[in-house]
Amino acid sequence: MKQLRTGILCGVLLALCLLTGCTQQPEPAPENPVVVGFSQLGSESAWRIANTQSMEAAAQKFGYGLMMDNANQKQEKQIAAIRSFIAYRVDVIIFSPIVETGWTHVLREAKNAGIPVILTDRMIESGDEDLYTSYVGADFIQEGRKAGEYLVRKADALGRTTVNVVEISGTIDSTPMRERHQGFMDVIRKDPRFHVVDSISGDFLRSKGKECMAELLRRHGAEGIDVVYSHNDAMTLGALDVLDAQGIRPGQDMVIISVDGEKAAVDALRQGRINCIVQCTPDLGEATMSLVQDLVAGRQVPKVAHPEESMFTDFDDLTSPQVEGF
Ligand code: GZL
Repeated sequence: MKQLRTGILCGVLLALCLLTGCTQQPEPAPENPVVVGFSQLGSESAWRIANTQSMEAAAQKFGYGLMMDNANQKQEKQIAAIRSFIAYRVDVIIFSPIVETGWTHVLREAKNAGIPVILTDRMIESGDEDLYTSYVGADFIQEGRKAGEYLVRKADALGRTTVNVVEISGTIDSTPMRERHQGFMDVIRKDPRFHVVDSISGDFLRSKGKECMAELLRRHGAEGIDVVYSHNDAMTLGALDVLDAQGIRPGQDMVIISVDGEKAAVDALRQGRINCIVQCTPDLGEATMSLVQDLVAGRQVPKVAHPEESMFTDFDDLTSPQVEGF
């Protein structure tokens, strides 16, 4: 069965290469190569692009056949991709669920087919724990807490007694959106100085980050906003474009808190236009493929694996080489 699948896979890859004109011819597959199916949710941000590169590089390093599908932000395309991986009988399915709900049926099909599923980057709703083997990705609650703790420190340093916060949140119903909000609120709700006066989803997109910032300024005026808490750098950079256009100095007239740590945002941090970046590493490839290696070898794997992550703020020595973006 595996020889047939390998033959089909090589044929498909060869056909794809001929159709797409790619120059790299598939190497003759070694005996029974491990094949992983990876459903990536899209290419909405620099984080996502770096994450895809990390997964591809790690698959190559581990010598695994990688069938990757980019769902372009559509859950139904992820579900279709997972069904195709089941049909090809890949060894392991890896996917980054764009939202937390709507996966039970297709994951049950994978379970019934005896194919283990690894979640990378984002989680699915609780209650379906038996439908995936392991999760590799950030602790988003902790990321939100770090953002809140920075804001408390910043308000202390500025001697502010009242702080109005607006939030530009990520994709609704996604784990990073839900938990970056929750962690942030867990910290600031204890402190009467802080008021979250508004929150709009920018879907992790730069273009929507611009729209959100413009709408928040329309609703509250610059004088009604002391802090912008944005769930990713792409939306933050969009918001900065709007603030610049309206003569508002980001990082000075308004405190700007962002998440991810892409290079353009770290550059803005060094320029004093962003005050805090909570790091969210896109480099999940090695940890994910190492889990695949353990799985196919029949070894136990942890249910949850979080990467080490840091934070860069305007309290730090920003000339340090430690402060770098991806
Ligand atoms: C976080 C990841 C988020 C990033 C965004 O792990 O899911 O999605 O923070 C990306 O940049 O769009």
